Amino acid sequence: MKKQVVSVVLTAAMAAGMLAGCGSSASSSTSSTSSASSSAASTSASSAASTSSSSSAASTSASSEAVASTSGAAGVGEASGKYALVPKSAGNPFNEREASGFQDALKALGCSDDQIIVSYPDNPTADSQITVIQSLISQGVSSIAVAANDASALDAALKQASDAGIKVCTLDSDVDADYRSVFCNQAGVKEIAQALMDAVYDISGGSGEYAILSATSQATNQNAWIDAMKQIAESDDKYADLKLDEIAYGDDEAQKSTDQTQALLTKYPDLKVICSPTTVGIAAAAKVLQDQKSSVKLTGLGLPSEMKEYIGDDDSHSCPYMFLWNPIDLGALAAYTSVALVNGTITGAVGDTFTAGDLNDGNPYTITENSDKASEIILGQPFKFDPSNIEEWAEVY
Ligand code: RAM
Repeated sequence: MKKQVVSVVLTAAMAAGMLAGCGSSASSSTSSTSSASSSAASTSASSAASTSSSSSAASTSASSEAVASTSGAAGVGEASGKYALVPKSAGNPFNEREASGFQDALKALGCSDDQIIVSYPDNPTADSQITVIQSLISQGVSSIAVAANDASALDAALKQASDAGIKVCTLDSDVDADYRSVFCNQAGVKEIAQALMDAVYDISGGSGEYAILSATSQATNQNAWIDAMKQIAESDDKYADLKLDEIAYGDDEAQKSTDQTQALLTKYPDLKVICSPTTVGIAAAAKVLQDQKSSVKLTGLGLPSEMKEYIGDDDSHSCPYMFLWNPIDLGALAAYTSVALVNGTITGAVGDTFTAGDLNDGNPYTITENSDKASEIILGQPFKFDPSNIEEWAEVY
């Protein structure tokens, strides 16, 4: 990592420390979290090549001034509505980072606390989210941004929201395209799957058994990544000597993910690699493997702050490297998208463009079409975390 980049990262780390401090409410009920600081830092770890062994070019953009100066004039218009975020569940630090980005972007656009609602469902289930969505409809919010716990179980509740004039977008985990205007996607599904499949290949030495430790069996995002991994594995002989033993589900709960990791180790004595495409799963698996001094190695999608002690190239570390994107930026993108939808700046159709404050270095986002012909906004590329950069990024998110 270049010196200049390191200093930007450290500056961002300090700003993000402030963010973490004001955005870590884990309330399981509808809450408008007040912020001690009106600053909005946006950090981006999205510009590095996902599969490159060097993690250069981590870009960090934003200052409170830069974001604030875009208020009402950066392509999304004025934020005069009530904007709601429904993460996947309470108690997941990834979701809390997402929420802090959402809240701080709206504050930078001039929103007061009562215009910003973060409603955590109690569990990572569709039922919990339906309860929350119905409550938001009765509160008359202007928009709902939801990280869906199921691809289709929210359809009726989201239709009810749209029928009531509420703008709906998704982030992190999508629903059927008919029930939302646009999906704020952290990175392309294929890009994430390719990074994970290549990591399994590399870490296993190109052959042997691996297992996947996922979130819930219904999670749209994890299922999309896993399906794409399978397609990649089947479509290229390069992966022919790899055998997927099992897809286990830890339900984005630490204890269940720990238990599932133990079960995989018991069931598959020849297991070489576990790939966990969820921050909750990978953190639980990392601890099990490292505590047991297991020879099984780990990769997947993890929060640097939770994975710092497990990332390393030697036998005493369970995870050589992993990937993620910036959850704070993802939340911020959902906030700008919500305001743009409410103001009619965008409809969510393919080809719409808008600027989202300082995200994307202030350059416009263009809504694109994914392989299901549904509209999405891609935040960036998956970013690789390894021993060379984990310390810096652990301070950021
Ligand atoms: C977990 C959640 C989230 C996912 C990350 C990678 O925190 O399942 O949806 O995007 O992992």
